[in-house]
Amino acid sequence: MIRQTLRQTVAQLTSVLHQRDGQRTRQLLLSPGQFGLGLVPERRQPDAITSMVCGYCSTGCSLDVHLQDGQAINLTPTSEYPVNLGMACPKGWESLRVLDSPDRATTPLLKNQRGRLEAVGWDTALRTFVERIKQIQAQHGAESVAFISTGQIATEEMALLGALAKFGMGLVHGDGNTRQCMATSVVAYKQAFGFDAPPYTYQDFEESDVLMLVGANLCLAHPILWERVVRNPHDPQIIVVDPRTTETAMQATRHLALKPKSDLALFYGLAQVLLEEGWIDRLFIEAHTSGFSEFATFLRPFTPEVVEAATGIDEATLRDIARIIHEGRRVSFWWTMGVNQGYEAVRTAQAIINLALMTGNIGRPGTGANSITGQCNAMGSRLFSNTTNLLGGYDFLDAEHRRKVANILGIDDACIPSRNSWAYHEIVEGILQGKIKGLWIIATNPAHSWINQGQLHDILGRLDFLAVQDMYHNTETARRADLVLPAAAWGEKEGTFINSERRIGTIKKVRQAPGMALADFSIFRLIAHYWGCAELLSEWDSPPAVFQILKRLSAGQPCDISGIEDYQMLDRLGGIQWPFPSDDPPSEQQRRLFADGRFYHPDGRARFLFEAPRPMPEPPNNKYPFLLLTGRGSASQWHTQTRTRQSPVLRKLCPQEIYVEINPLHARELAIKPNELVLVESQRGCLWAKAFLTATVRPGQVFIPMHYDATNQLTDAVFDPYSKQPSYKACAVRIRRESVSTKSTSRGRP
Ligand SMILES: Nc1nc2c(c(=O)[nH]1)N[C@H]1C(S)=C(S)[C@@H](COP(=O)(O)OP(=O)(O)OC[C@H]3O[C@@H](n4cnc5c(=O)[nH]c(N)nc54)[C@H](O)[C@@H]3O)O[C@H]1N2
Ligand SMILES: Nc1nc2c(c(=O)[nH]1)N[C@H]1C(S)=C(S)[C@@H](COP(=O)(O)OP(=O)(O)OC[C@H]3O[C@@H](n4cnc5c(=O)[nH]c(N)nc54)[C@H](O)[C@@H]3O)O[C@H]1N2
Ligand code: SF4
Ligand SMILES: [Mo]
Repeated sequence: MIRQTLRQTVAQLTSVLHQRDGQRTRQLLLSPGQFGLGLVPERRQPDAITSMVCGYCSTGCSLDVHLQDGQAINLTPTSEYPVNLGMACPKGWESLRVLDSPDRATTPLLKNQRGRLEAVGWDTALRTFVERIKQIQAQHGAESVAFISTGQIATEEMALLGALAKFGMGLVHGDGNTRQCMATSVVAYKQAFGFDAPPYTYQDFEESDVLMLVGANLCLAHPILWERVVRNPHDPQIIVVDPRTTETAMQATRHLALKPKSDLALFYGLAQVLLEEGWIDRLFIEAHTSGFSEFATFLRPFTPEVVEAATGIDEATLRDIARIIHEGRRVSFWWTMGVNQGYEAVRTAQAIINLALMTGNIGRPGTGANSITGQCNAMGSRLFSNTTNLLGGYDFLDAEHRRKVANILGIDDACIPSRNSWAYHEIVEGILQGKIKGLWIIATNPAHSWINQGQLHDILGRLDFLAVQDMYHNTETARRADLVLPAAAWGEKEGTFINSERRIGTIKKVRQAPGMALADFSIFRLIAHYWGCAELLSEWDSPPAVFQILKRLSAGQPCDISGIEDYQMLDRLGGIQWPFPSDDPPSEQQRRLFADGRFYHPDGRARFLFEAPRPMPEPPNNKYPFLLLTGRGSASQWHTQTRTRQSPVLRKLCPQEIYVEINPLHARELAIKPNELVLVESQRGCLWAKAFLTATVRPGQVFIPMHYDATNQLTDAVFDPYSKQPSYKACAVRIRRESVSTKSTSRGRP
């Protein structure tokens, strides 16, 4: 009853906001929780409460799940957890509701002779899976089957998947959706620090007196991290670097609306001013870094004039921002997808790292060169998925590392591939070239989220066998599968996640998975059994057992977690940030890296890395005069919306149909009216979208959220050369207004 009334309140409020906005629901920064949506109706009092980490974003909020007879009936944010301090965003509040849906995959589905997916039992599904993959491998070689995994299942599950696929099934190629997301930060950190190590703790949001947020829309993508910024008592300068006036830019003290993909020039220009003014930390540079003098020489051409031409940011602003950085005692630099998803992304991330290093803003409270992660367990996947590096941050190419890992696991080191996996886009190209014939996709939805989707659909159609393991049976990717394996979801299984600040927290089984759906962990175990490699993985028999294996793998590595006893210890201490070696006292709740100025390279020094900016691969031109930016559209939509569209509350908080943000100036030129359907075309595809006229996008640019399946019809398959991460945020499009009386928003081709 209470819930009902409060829901209505939110709905009314939303509709008020909706009307005021004219077209689109403005971002609801208050969470439903602030309207009491999480209150427990009187008749359903819990008999127990257990806490677990949220299953959406990398913030890693803790949620108290209210139980009755061991089953979840409700949840509220955990008040004493060091991450969220009693807060949660709308997605977190609605976490349980999205689990009940007719879209849930409840039984394995196998494509029949008529090309239809039909329900089969697990035995048939597993036999088919093993037979088909073995057949392909027998015909085309062990490497002709690949897997694409995820940052959204438990670390124990990803580790088991990686071990099963690479040590048991003989696959070499396996990558994850983290390639779409975090690969740039991984490579930037590895090259600069010697290990993939985001150095910060969330407390730094509250301790800085200057925060620079680059290509990061915290208000919407990490709302609880934004709440941490709001709690900062130092009246901080908040500098947002983003071509759009995002929800976060609106709250900033300074907004640098630079030209898209001109970040490199901006940061080199800032570095040059800092250098020229002597606003650098010479002692730190000399003691703890290498390559600075080469960097200083490289910077010379980045005069304010050059920077202004490249970025649109004038000299006075540039000098002002440099001064703010200089005057700040605790300056932190944060970045997300506006940096990572670019054609020169790694160097851009490193240009940010360089600013932190040259000003000595690292290793102290409120400082750091800080990449914010995306998915709930992207950080787990970065260390333990056995895709881009060998389990525990080791290197497939290093024979010593392979021996060490084999020893720890008690397996023959010949089982471990001595080659690196192809990156995601190389796997996709491998399919096109007929080298990859079988693909197993786990907890990701590439038929919606991968770049240049028209091409991908064509490529997926060339596979001999596509297996998709998902909690829903009807995702864009599952609909294309030969075999769908029904997975239990967050809340229906146990394990651990690692959040953006390296904090490990637990997830728990608080309800039964529907029908025959099984935890990914159990599916992997069954596959090992049917494959005939269960013996090799005999110790990997439960998530807690795998956690013990991960501890052994991590010992002595920068990501050492050998001091964590078990899941209970994680719960008791409010999660634990790595490193946590066995000799550490379990006292600190906030751990940041590099307090001693020692980095992970053998010489202990961080490196200055830089490279001349390159032109944009597909700039706007006469035929396609607009630059398309894509990204998150609201706090209540998660990626491809398989989960969030199941919640009536979340659906109310965001537009249901695809829209394109256009500057009113162009709307006048093109005579486009608010809400009118317009055709957006790139060289690769086109879509119909509602026109949302707003000055938050600059003239010459347009923005479309990634949550609608047509968006990636337009994007251009361009990648950063080092991280091989897709450049989702810049391609040329044109916009046409047509008489569209009969059209609905839909995809299409020009
Ligand atoms: N509600 C919600 N939250 C999420 C997610 C979600 O789907 N929904 N996804 C999660 C995941 S996996 C991720 S990776 C994060 C992503 O979190 P964010 O990276 O914050 O989100 P995006 O909107 O993809 O991109 C951020 C900003 O980059 C800007 N940008 C584009 N081009 C450039 C450029 O050249 N330079 C600069 N400086 N900025 C640019 C865009 O205008 C955009 O505002 O969010 C996580 N949180
Ligand atoms: N144009 C454009 N495209 C983008 C981006 C962008 O900014 N612009 N951002 C990119 C980024 S950063 C990311 S991270 C990707 C995200 O892209 P995806 O990973 O494709 O998106 P999701 O919708 O999160 O897909 C997760 C899938 O896993 C399923 N699932 C959830 N939980 C479980 C589970 O426990 N087990 C199993 N087996 N399945 C589960 C869900 O139902 C869903 O189908 O999109 C990328 N695509
Ligand atoms: S901010 Fe992220 S982790 Fe926190 S409740 Fe929202 S989706 Fe979950
Ligand atoms: Mo992401």
